[in-house]
Amino acid sequence: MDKTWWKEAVVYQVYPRSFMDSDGDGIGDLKGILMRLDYLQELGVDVIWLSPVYQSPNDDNGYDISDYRSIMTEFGTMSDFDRLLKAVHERGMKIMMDLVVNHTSDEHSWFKESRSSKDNPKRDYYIWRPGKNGKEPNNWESIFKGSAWKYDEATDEYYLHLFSKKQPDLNWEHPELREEIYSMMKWWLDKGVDGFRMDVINFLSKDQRYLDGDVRYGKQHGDGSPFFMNGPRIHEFLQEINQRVLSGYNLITVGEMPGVSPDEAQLFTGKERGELHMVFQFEHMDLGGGPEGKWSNKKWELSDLKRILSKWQIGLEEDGWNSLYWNNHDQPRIVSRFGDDGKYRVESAKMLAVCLHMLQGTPYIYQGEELGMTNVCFERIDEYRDIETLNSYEELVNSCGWTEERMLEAIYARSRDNARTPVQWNDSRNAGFTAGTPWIGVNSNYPEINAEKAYNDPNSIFHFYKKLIQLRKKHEIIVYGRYELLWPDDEQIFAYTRTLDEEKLLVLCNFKDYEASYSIPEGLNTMSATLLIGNYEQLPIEEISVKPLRPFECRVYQLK
Ligand code: TEU
Repeated sequence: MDKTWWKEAVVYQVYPRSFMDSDGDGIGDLKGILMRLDYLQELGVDVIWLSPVYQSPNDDNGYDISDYRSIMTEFGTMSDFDRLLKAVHERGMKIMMDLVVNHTSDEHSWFKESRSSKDNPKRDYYIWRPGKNGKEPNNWESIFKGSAWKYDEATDEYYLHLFSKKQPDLNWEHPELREEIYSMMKWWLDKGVDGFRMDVINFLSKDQRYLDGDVRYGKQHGDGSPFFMNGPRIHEFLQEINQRVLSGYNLITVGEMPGVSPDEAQLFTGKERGELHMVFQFEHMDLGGGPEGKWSNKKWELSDLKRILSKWQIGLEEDGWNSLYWNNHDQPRIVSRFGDDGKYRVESAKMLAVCLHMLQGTPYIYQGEELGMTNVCFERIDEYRDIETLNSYEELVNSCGWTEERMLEAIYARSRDNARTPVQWNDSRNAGFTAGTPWIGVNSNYPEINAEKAYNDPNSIFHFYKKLIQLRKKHEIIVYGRYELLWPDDEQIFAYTRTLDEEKLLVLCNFKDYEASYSIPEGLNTMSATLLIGNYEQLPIEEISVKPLRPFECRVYQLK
């Protein structure tokens, strides 16, 4: 297998709005990130992925960009950015920018021009269609609820917005629009940034027929995803991006791709394909989905998770590469979701870290994950800020008859705001995040869960992550070893091996809050096993297959 630095790297995602506020306006900023670089260096991460820092009216917290070449006023200035980039490089780390080019803000100058008249030269930078019998051009639903089309009086046509109505979709069929994007990307790369995380990049190519999608029972709108996910020209566009821009630099690239399968991912990431390094797939995050999408929050079994992750491990084993993540700014906190955020918070957070970081792929850590930060339960809906949460509340409670109680339960489990409460730095007011009033409430558990406390406790989740990262740097097998699942049907233990030449790792993770017995499979020689990492005190080696795994216990053995 080819060896490259981005396979060996660990990426840390910063959501700047919630990371660290330097000036007391309640909103995290670039100077705040600068203040915490020592912390990130201590943790040992190689790459910092910055969620969007560009100028934006913040309808979707920066994922609605109004100017790609300037910095969001609340986050600082371009010279703050240049200083940050320099400081990151001086510490031997890299910066990966978020690239949001499926859509812009409706406040982008391109859109202002585009909407001004049908014969404006930028009209076709966006997707405009006449109405059909006085209604929307088709029945597609927006990912943030309601129709995906918005009527615009000025020219008596509708524009497409797969996300909020303030996020009009760009028309990638238009060659000049593509040129604009490439020159913007080069502009950032020439500044010295080290890569891109590409937002919903498999949505760029829309099926030009704009056919209606299927309407599921009880739904008002249709599902347009078969017509915009992995659309007809997507590989052509990505290859063009690669040839025109990416191939000239030494970068790390990851494409965010809802609805992607391992077979498709192989096409996006295969070595000879000239597209991307890796993708963010969603299958493991979509567990528990139902008729109301993630809000259904249905039960699922550990074997489902193992089946999905194993399919991805095997699917990209020969060609292509996996990204590994439990968390990001769109997902609830993993310790609350797949672990136990009460009695076994520390044990389960460590177990989840081992389970993910020992897989084959490039691991991503989301801010606060290394502290075991948990979901939040705000009492009232008006304490939530996320547009997806608020729009879904509006629709499900006000139009679909959900009780407020039922909806709040779903929000506690799945809202994106679970990940967006401020990072808990210490036990002072507002968890040390801001001297002012934070833009979203701080989780009330900050006196217990915070970075300062974790730093001073050698047994903390923070130090455990640090150790995991160090192990990755020391043992090639963690990066390159072949994956094999053990006991696929066991509903309590997620166990697998990794193999590189003569070397083997055995990874055992108990996902439940009670003991789990197991027996070491024949053919695995545990006689001279050494424990690389575990989250309980070590057992004598003779006992490794005799003693059951304790609640949420994980152990990684190196076998010869
Ligand atoms: O997310 C894409 C996406 O599909 C998510 O909206 C996802 O479906 C949802 O969050 C699950 O709850 C990206 C960004 O990561 C997200 O923050 C943006 O809101 C979105 O694109 C639009 O840019």
